[in-house]
Amino acid sequence: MDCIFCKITDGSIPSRKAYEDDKILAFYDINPQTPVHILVIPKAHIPSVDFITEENSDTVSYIFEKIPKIAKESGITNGYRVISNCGEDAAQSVEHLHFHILGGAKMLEKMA
Ligand code: DGP
Repeated sequence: MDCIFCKITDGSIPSRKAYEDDKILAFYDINPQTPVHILVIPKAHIPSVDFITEENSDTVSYIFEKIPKIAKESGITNGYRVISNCGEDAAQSVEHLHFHILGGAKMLEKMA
């Protein structure tokens, strides 16, 4: 499959990993928006939030179980944002479900 994040999952595109197990992978964003910017993805290909179903939502809840641990272990101590861009208006650029963990800086503006 021609998916950048599937290639990161199978190791054919290198990444700086923050966490990995048999179901999920967390790696540092190539274009960080905050001092700590990590992407958490399911290893199985799910295109976006629009494609979360009863059959695959256990992986999504598993990701959310792991996010606080990943944030803490990456040095975030004072809060963070979790964002998933879905679809064109949200400027989703990679069609493999991912959750941005953004932290390490005071974010004053709240997005609408
Ligand atoms: P989004 O706009 O929500 O679809 O975010 C996609 C993110 O993926 C964007 O912040 C940049 C990141 N990204 C794209 N290609 C690569 C890559 O090859 N390696 C890494 N580490 N991050 C990537």
